[in-house]
Amino acid sequence: MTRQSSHWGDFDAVLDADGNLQISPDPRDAAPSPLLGNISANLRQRIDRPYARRGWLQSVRAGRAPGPDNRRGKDEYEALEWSEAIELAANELGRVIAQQGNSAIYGGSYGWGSAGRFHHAQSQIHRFLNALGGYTSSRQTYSLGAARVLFEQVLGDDRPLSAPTSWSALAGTELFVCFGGMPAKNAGVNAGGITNHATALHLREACQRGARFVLLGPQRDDLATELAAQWLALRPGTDTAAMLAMAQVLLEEGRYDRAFIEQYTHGSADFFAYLSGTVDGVPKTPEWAARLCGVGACELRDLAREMSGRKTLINLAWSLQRSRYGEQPLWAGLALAAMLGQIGLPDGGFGHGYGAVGGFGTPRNPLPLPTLPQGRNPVGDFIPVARVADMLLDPGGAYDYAGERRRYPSIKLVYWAGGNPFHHHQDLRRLSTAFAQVDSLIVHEAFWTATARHADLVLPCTTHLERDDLVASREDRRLRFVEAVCPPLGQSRDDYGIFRAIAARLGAEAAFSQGRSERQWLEALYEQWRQQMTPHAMPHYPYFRAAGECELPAIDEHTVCFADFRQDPVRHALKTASGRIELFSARLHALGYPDCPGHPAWLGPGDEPEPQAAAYPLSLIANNPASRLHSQLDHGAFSQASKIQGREPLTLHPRDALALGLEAGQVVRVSNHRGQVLAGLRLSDDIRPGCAQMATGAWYQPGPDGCGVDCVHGNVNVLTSDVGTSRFSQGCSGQLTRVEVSAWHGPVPSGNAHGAPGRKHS
Ligand code: PGD
Repeated sequence: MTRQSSHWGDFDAVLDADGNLQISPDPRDAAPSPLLGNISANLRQRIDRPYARRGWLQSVRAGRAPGPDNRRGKDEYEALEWSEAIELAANELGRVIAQQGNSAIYGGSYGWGSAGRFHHAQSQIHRFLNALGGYTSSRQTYSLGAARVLFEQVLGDDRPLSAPTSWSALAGTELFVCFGGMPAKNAGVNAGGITNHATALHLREACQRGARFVLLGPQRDDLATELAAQWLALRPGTDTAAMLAMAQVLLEEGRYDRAFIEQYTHGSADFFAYLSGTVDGVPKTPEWAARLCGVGACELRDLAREMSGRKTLINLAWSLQRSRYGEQPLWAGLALAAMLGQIGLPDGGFGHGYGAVGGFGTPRNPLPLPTLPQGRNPVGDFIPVARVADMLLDPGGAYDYAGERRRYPSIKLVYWAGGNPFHHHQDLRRLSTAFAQVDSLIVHEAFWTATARHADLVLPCTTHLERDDLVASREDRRLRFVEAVCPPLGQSRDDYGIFRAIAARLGAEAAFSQGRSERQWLEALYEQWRQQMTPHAMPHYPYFRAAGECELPAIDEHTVCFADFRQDPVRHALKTASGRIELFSARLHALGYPDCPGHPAWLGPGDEPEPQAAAYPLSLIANNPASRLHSQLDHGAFSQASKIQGREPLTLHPRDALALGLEAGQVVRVSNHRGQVLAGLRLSDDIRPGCAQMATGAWYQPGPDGCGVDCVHGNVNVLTSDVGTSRFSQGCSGQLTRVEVSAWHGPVPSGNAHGAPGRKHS
């Protein structure tokens, strides 16, 4: 039996004589994640050996430089020996660097990969490309693109994300006001690993001691039923209007904390003028908001009054900022919390992400963790991560980011390891066109994801089950040594081994590997870390390895976000222009962006602009799935059990289904001006009428020629919009769009979403 780890929990694993993987969760985990039910799929449907796309291979074997090619995603693949695959990768990297320079390589390579400190695909690829002289990189994440950029501007840093008030300091909260809920599915995972799933227990304890929960959002099941929350079923993307209206009630009724606003915030006069309508003639009353949000004005007014009299935590789900104008709900929620005056105190204030990932609310370990150094990237070019298709489609084009005017570099080679852009990016037709522009796409993958199926060179990598590693996330209290359950499957190699071999062909082996094997790296990373930890006495490597884990030094488990600022706003002034929380930003105002003005504002629902908004009757929520992590292990048993007729489920309210003449369990077509996907229909009265919900992560599988369906398996990102949250943050806005849903009358195409693409038989 060996101890293993994943983003969704630790487990013991045994591979029996028949090759079946037996899994048992770590008994110390209070509530193990059901996603462990997908783990054994790591051993199935693997890429067995290196492959090259036929059209690309023909060019390079004939000695021609490859170029843009719209056969990516449709072409056949040819098996390669590793020696040739390494040579081809090295030659192409060498050619692009020599002819175009290192900035012509895009190595942003976004993605969650798998848990592990050394076999961390992003660290590996960045270290490798830095050893070759650098690459065009990416900034921010698909998770929090708008949040971090906005927080830097109006709070001076991202402390609501990096140092939130701990659960232990919320033990006296009386009222949890949850915009977008705190869904158990999201709290089940944590980037880098999680030893204990405690979020549901914290919420249950709060409920048992009498705290009240209010959920504002279109889906009732975004909060556990046992919390007996009051559900205000907002229209998707209208949270800002509800927040502004509650702020207006506090202002009009004199219920806001004037002393807090005066001492700790900047720009309240501009914000209050907007609330009361002196700027635009529209007072942001509950009646005004009710028409936009579809909830009662009385409920909003009552909630505002209740919040002003109780210890209240306002929590915003991360999904709120993952749509057009995603900065606004964040800023409006922060302003509302500031008016309540509880920021910097225990039991209340502002939160952005309780329930978004499992570790949120557990204080981060401030001490270092063993970390693979990534080296230095001398190339200054970068993009905000979600603008990858814009960059590939518009080399040299101008764009704005964080208040600066920049230009997209011209990319010839894209290298990806540890992510799946055909899962995480929006408007997949457009992404396909974007990937057709480059000369070469090199991908390390264990599975035939759509990203691998678009690659020119597919290099098969191991999964975490085939590797030893060191594991701990920032919120963990133990560093673990995990052991491979089995040797590498097929001809797969660790990312490290692949990069090392290519680096050797390019004369960069010493810079990349420092001559160390994987085992030597694990020991070196651990020992370097152990020395950094002095005076804490951590065990020497052989003892740590034999024990399988070591406890990390104890830290203060009781933290209150902004406590220092509240205690002394001069000494602990924020790093904003004013030193305070900015309710008005002179810089944003001066930038003059209509989609991110100088104070929190209602700019629209953020799903689709007219005329599309009017053309498609249903508001679609494209959120993170409950049955897998993102797109990982979609072929696993737990994920497969959620499918309907082999498609990703689409949820509608029974009333909408009745009006459309649809029944639960049937295959439906979900479409808008970007494309069409098939889905299996599920009905629930936990969703607001007029809305549809479809999770991300079903693997992209284009329909047979002529059937007109972009994805027969139900990849919702065919339908979502590839536009930045605003000119300021340029975050991912994939959460909301609009669609129509109709019965699918054609034959239901059989699926090969998880299998190998066509191969050339020589
Ligand atoms: P994953 O499915 O986790 O998705 O996007 P992300 O690309 O991270 O992809 C990880 C890939 O890495 C998998 O294919 C897996 O096989 C591979 N992999 C795992 N381990 C290794 C390894 O060791 N080496 C290599 N080479 N590969 C490995 C997630 C992204 O999607 C995120 S974080 C968010 S929050 C966004 N959410 C939404 C959303 O809410 N709505 C929409 N519409 N779209 C979204 N996209 C974003």
